[in-house]
Amino acid sequence: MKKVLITGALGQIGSELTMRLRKEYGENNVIASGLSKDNGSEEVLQSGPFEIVDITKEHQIADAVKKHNVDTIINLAAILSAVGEAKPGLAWNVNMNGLYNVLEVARELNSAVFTPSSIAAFGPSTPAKDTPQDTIQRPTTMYGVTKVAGELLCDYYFEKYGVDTRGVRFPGLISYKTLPGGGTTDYAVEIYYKAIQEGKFTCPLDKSTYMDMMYMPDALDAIINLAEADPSKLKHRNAFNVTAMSFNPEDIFASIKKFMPEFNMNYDINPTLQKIANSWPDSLDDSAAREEWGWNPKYDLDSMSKDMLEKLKIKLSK
Ligand code: NAD
Ligand code: AKB
Repeated sequence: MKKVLITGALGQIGSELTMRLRKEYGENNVIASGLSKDNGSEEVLQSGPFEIVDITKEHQIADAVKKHNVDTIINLAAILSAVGEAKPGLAWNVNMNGLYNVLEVARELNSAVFTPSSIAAFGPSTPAKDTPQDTIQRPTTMYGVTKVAGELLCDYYFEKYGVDTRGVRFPGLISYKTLPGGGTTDYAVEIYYKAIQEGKFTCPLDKSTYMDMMYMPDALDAIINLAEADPSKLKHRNAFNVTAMSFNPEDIFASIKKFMPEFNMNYDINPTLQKIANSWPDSLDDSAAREEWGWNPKYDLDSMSKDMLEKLKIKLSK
């Protein structure tokens, strides 16, 4: 990666990945892009180039790639699971037609493409525990349908056209800089905000709901390490299971309580979110990522809670 275009760069991952890549690769070598600048992170908008790119408009992607001599597109523009269930047509258009446009531009202009998939690419018939790298994928959400189809489309562009496509199946990501964009795992971010702001949290998922999760610094490492990995060692390319921890609401509540003993939690189950969460794995087997490109996350639940609470307290006191 020498010149990178990030689509959806003002979202939860993009706002942090842009700053991390600008630090490592140079400010002008990382072009952030999004639908508009509105409500975007000031540090992203001020620290380097920004272009308006709607990925459903192929010419906007191509113009940005040509203008900046981009060699790698990191495609983070997407509609996530909860919003995708409310607006399935939008999720299809952005996640499928948008990805197709990104891949076409990459094919025509010789760039590499990194696109995250998700634990949502699995479904109720997938083995829920130690979910294997290669297994049944019959998701029951529009988001999941677009994610599994996106994995296949990226494989297709590698096999047929030689486009250097790569990606991971991210679990729920937890971070303090930018709020998540409307997913099922968002509760595991909101709980930290509520712990600090109100001392109590109403959890929308049942206490027995296990899902894989990861702290943002590990997610950024995953993107960079796979994007820079020796291609001759990669057998899977576009859909590596990666995880750092698996917990349920009671586990994250107990972890926060270690640092904030007065914290309280009750439950008010959201049936739509619960149905989505029930269809996803409890815990992933990420041994392929460990073997093929050295995946090795640093944060567990308690070290993440400690850092989240410290950083979020500073942010919310400003
Ligand atoms: P996000 O919702 O925070 O950000 C997505 C960004 O895409 C937003 O800024 C949105 O405005 C933008 N966008 C929407 N439509 C667009 C379009 N047509 N053109 C350009 N931009 C558009 O999402 P995120 O959490 O940063 O996720 C990035 C990627 O990682 C997605 O592919 C997502 O599926 C995947 N992922 C995220 C998580 C997570 O927990 N955050 C977990 C698994 C996978
Ligand atoms: C969501 O909940 O939709 C995302 C994801 C796991 O893909 N956080």
